[in-house]
Amino acid sequence: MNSRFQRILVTAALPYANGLLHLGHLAGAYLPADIYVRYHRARKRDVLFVCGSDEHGVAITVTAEKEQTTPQAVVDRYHALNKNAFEKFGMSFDNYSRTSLPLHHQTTREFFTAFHKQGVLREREEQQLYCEKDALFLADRYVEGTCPNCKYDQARGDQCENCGSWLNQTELIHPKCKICGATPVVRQTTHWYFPLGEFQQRLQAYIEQRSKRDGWKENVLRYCESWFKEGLQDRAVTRDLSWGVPVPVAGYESKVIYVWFDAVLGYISSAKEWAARSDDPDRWKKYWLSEETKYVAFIGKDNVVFHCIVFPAFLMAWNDGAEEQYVLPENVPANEFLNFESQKFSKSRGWGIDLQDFLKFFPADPLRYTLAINLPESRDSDFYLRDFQARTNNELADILGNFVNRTLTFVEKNFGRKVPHLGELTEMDKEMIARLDEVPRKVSELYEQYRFRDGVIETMNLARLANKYFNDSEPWKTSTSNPIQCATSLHICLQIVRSLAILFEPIVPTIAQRIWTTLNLSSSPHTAGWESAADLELPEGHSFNKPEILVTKIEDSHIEEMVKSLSGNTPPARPALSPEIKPTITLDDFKKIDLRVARVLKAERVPRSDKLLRLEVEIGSEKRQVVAGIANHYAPETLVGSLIVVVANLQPAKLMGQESQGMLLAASDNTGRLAIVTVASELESGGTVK
Ligand code: B3M
Ligand code: ZN
Repeated sequence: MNSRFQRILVTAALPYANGLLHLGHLAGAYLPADIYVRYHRARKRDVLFVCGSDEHGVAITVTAEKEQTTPQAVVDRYHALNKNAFEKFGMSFDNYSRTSLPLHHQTTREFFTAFHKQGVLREREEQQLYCEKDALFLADRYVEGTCPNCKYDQARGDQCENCGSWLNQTELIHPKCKICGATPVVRQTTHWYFPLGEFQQRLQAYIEQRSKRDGWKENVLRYCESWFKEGLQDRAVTRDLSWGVPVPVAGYESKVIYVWFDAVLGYISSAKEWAARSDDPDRWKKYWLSEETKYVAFIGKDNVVFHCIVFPAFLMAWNDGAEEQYVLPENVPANEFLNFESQKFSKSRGWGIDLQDFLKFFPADPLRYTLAINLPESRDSDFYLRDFQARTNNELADILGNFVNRTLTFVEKNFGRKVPHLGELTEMDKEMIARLDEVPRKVSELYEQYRFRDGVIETMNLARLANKYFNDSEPWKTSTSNPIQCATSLHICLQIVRSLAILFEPIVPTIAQRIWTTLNLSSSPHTAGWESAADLELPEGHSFNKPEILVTKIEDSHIEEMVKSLSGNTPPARPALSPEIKPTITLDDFKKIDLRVARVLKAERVPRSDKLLRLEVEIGSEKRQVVAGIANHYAPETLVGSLIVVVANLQPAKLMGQESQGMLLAASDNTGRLAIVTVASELESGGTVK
C-alpha cells in the first residue's frame, strides 16, 4: 500500500432488504471485499469495513405490495435474514447497519439540507410518468420499458440493469406501469435536481488521477468514459413517494429523497453507528474525514455510475461548502456478473441459489473458495455445482487438506506430535524454502491490485508445491535410511502448514483457523501476521493437537439432495447446459463476417421438407435466396416484411436442391425453442451489423 495512507476504509454495496442474497451478489462485491479486508488486517493495517441494508426505494415498496405487507415488515425480515447469512458466510464487517435507522435519516437530511442551503440543488418542474389507474407517479421501479441505450426490455424508470445506464424515466421506450401494466401518461410535478453536469470536469480529473494512482479496472473505466462521452445530466433527487427519507424542505412534506441519494450516504451512517457503539463516538471521522484514508468501494457492475460518479460528486459538493472534508473513493473495483449454470441469476424466474439455502447444505468455506476462483473480475463468469464439487474435492480436500493431513499424521506417527529438528538443508529443502518465501509477497501484490482470483490460485499453488516436496522428499524411506533428513523435511512441511493457515485465512477463514488450532498456536493466523507467513516460526519440540479431517468431500448425493430441496420454486439446478463458449477469436477474425440487415420479401415452404423455409430477401439493392431450417417455428407468411440479420459473405450451400445465398441468424436455448434475430427499429436493408 502506498505510504500516503495510514488507514483503510472499505465498503461493500448495501444490498436491498427486499430479498435474499444469492451467490451472484457474493461474487460481485462481498467476497472480494472480505478477502481484501482480511488480508489487510493480517498486514496489521488499520481497517474499517462497513456495510448494511438498503431499506428505501421502490425495490422495497414493490416487494411489500407483492407480499401484501408493509415496507417496514419487508425490511425487518430481509435485513435480519441477510445479516445472518453474511455472518455464516464469514463476512467480517465491523458494522452491518440499515438505512431505516434515525441516525441514517439524519445523515441524509444533513447532506440534503446543506446542498439546498448552498444552492447546489435546483428546483424544476418536470414531466413525469403517471399511472391514472393507480393514481401514482411512477417513480423508478414502478415503471418498466425498453432501455433507449441497449434496448433491454425490462429497464426500470431510473436504471437499466442490463447496461447499467442511469435513465430518466421519460426516456424509456414503451413504458408500462409495473403495478397494473397500463401505459402511463405524462404529468407535471416539481422536484429538486442535483447538477451532475456541472461536476463533469472535476469528476473526469478525479477519475484520471485516481486510476493512475491506484490502477482502476478496465471495465470500470470503460463505463465511466462512456457516460462522460454522452455528457452527464442533472438528476432529480426527490421522488413522489411516501417510503424513504422525507425531503427536509418546506412544501415538500409529501415527497421523499431519491433512494440512491441516501443509499450511498449509508456507508457514512454505518461508520457513525459503529463509532457510537464505542467509547469514542467520533472515531468514524478518522476514516471518513481524512486524506490519509484509502477508501475502497466494492460493488457489482450495475452500481458503477453511482459510486464512480454520483457519490464522488456528492462528496465534492459537500467538501465545497464545509470545513469537514470527506475522502473520495481511491478505487471502485467493480466486478462483472456471475451466472448460475450458465444463465443469469434471476429472482423473478427463481433461477439460482440463495445463500441461506446453500449454507443449510454446505459450509461456507468451500463456497468461498469456489467463488473466489471464479470471480467475474474482468468479464462475466459462471458458477457450476459440478465445479463447486470438483474444487472442494480435488483442490481444497485433495491438495490443501491432504498436505496438512499427511504432514501431521506422519509427524504424529514418527515424532510423537512434536516439531522435529531442522538439520542440514539439502538443495531440495533450500529450494522449497526459497519458493515459500516468495508466495506472501506475490499474493500481496495481486490482492493490492484487486486481482483476487490470481491471488487465490497462487495460494493454492503453494499447497500443490508442498505436496510435491513431500513426495520428492520420500520421508517414508528416509525415516529409516536417514532419520535426520526425514526430521528436516517434516520440520519444513510443518512450517508450511503454518504458512498455509496464514495465507488461506482471507479465503477460507474457518479452515485456516482449524489448522491454526490443530497446530496448537494461540489466537488466529492473522494475529501472527502476513509478514511472518514465510518465517519458520514453529519452534523445535512444539507439540500440536490431534489432526482431524480438514475438508469433507462432497458426494453426488449431497448435491442432489440440495437440488431436490430447492425444486419447489426453482428450476432444476443442473439444467441441460448451454454449449460451452468457443475459443477466443480476435477482432479481426470477427470482422471477416459480414452481417447485414435483410428484408424478407417472400417466404414459402421448401417442397418435401418439413424443416426448411425458402426466403427471398433484399439486402440493399441486391436480392437473394436464403434457405433456413425454421419451418417448425415460423409460419412463412408471418415473416414477410420483417428485418432479419444474415451472414452475407458465407459460401453458398445447397439444401434440398435449393441454393442458399446466406445464412440468417437465429437464437435457440436448451429447451429447443428458436427465435429469429430481428432488427427492432425500422432500418434500411443492407445496413451492417456489428
Ligand atoms: N441497493 C443496489 C443493489 O443492491 C443498491 C446498492 C446500494 S449501494 C449504496 O444492487
Ligand atoms: Zn440498457
